[in-house]
Amino acid sequence: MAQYARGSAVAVIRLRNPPVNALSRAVLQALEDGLKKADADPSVKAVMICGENGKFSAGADIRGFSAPKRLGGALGPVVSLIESSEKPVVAAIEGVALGGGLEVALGCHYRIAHVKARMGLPEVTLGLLPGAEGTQRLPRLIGVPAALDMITTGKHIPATEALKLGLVDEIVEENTIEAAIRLANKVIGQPLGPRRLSLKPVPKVPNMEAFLDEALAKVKRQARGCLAPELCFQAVRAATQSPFADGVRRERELFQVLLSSGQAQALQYAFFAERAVRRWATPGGASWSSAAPQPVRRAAVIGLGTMGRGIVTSLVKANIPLVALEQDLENLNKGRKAVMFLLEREAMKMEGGAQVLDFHNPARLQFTVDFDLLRDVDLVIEAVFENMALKKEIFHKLSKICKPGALLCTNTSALNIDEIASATNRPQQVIGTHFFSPAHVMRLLEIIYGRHTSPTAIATAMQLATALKKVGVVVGNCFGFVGNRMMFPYVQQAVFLLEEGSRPDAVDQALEDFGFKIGPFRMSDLAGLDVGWRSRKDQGLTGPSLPAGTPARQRRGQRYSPLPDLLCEHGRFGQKTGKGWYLYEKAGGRTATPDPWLLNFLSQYRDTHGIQTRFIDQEEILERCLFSLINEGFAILAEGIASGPEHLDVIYINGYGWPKHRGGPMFYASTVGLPRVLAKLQKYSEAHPDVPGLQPSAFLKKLAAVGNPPLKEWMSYLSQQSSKL
Ligand code: TC6
Repeated sequence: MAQYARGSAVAVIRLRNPPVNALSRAVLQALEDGLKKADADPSVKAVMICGENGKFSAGADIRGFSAPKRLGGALGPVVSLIESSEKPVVAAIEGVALGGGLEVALGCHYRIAHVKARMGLPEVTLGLLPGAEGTQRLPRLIGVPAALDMITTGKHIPATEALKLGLVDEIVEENTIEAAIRLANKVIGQPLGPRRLSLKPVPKVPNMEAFLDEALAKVKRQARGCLAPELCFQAVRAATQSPFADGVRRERELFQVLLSSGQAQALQYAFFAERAVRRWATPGGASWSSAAPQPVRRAAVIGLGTMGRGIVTSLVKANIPLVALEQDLENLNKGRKAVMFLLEREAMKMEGGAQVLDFHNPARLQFTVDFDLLRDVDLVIEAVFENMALKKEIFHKLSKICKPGALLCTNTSALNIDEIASATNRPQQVIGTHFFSPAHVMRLLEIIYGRHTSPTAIATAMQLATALKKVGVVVGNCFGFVGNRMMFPYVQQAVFLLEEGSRPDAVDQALEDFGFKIGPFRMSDLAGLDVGWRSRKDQGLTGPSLPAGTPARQRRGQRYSPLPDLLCEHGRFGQKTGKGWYLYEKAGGRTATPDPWLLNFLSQYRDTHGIQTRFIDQEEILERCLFSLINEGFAILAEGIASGPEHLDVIYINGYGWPKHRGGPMFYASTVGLPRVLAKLQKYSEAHPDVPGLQPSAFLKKLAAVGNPPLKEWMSYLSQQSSKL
């Protein structure tokens, strides 16, 4: 709602809809009523609009976009009504003014903001555009380049930057409401014409057309198949070409296109999914609502390889004092140098820089080879390489040295948490924290509970994720957990497609066109083929422990491709050796070009194994890679490894480059339709009966059989008995 109150000559309209004063239909109605009341009251000389509880407004109520009576067109007329008021209207911006919230403020004649407020038009991140005339008013206020930047990226800007851009008239450090009322009193009687943004011309940019062409090229490059950025651009371009009213008409048309696009639905689903996963639960009954985290005042990181360095950087940025430990001085010095380099670079991006991060202060970041310094830390993150024996040795040592309450985390991408925990005297405090590389950049933190992990440990790891500005997703313990377990069949299919006739660049291209940031072969070259090779050797799938006489393309009765192993045997580890699935300009190079050697090698391989080369189209590439990944997702849900499809989607969007505008793999499956996914899997599995990843999971079959229910109902079809714990 919006609350109307009149004190002296200034009427106050307070937007009120906890927790973020989202603009629902009811709020808009009350805002409109308040404006009309103020207009009709001769004793009111000015109006001030603010938000309840120190937040102006986070914009239109996102749930309203899918409501039967859609919110879409309701806000623009209210913003116009504000602007056309004959009495000055002042916006008092505290907390956030986002999306429709900022558009309301743009309708006001004056804007005053608290120094800590943030503003932005993030509609583009929800697959929309600022459809309440924001694409027409903002360029008139702050110019086309700055407006385009805000509208096409959706970034939130701090009040200080808003002041520099001219988005707000004033910023204050104390009481914003009082300052706004003072301003409102001061401007009573002043002409409003110059303050109405719709009447202002769009400021000229020298050579506007060339500027816009360049801007469009940039937007397209970054959009990767997402519609909204380009339509945002078109709406702003309309502001440069047409009078205000025509620009608004164009904005409305474009808004409707986006509103009815599947992309907007996917992105809005992703917004709520990210919030839903904070409310974690385990099949054992532990949950966010009853578990309390323990404080982490000091932490430790063991191992300063690629992952450890990123994790240390992340902790320093989160202001958590820590000890960084390596096994010997040589590795410590190497690690320290690399961490300092990362931190210097991060500091350069921040206001206040190195001083704020304070990483030269040993009380905040201490490097050591001495395990004894871990005695008083509250949390340890072990990040040594993926070797069970080594990890167990370290955990055994930790359980002897660390104080009784300390949480012991292992950064692993696949290993069994219970086995690691068995090396300690406190398995309830052992938990998996799977970071993604580079760990100071990637948002995902997969949090894996073992059989004995306590709810407090899970809550503490989730709190750590929040402190590190990451999305924590709680999952159960199985080989590869959720992310990598779903990735295995996907990568497997990609390699099988090469065996059957495709090429790395064709497979990568199909998946990149779908929207992945990087295809599986480019990814594998980047990560290093040797990583998987080592793991397969440990599993006895290749290398010296493979029993003599094992067929080249079969393991444990299933189809197996030795191609990645063969590449490694040829010293092709990917970017680091200058060749892998592609050729690079040099060792460590990043520009991938198709390698004639590899294509020749593939053709010889097919001859050796009597494989008939066939043309494989894009549709088959996508279906086999994506549907096998999704199929594994259904198996994961059925086993109770994750408590809902949102978890899988949040993991894939934030850790595996899944295109957000497609909502994540499980959401995507729901848009394709489960009967279709099932039928395709059945077809491919008949053609490849020795590939278990293509055999449809029982849960997928069940959901298809009960009539393809909406994603939010899926979990209700799982019987309790099927959960793992
Ligand atoms: C628009 O305005 C379009 C206009 C065009 C013409 C019509 N609606 O993120 P938090 C909920 S589009 C509904 O956990 P924070 C959120 O789901 C909109 N609900 O808190 C959560 O609910 P839960 C453009 C919303 O402090 C709770 O509020 N605006 C909305 O970490 C708390 O949120 C945006 O894109 C909403 N608009 O961050 C802004 N916003 O507790 C979207 C939040 O039941 N919002 N909720 O899970 C944000 O970016 C952040 O929520 C935040 C607060 C920065 C405002």
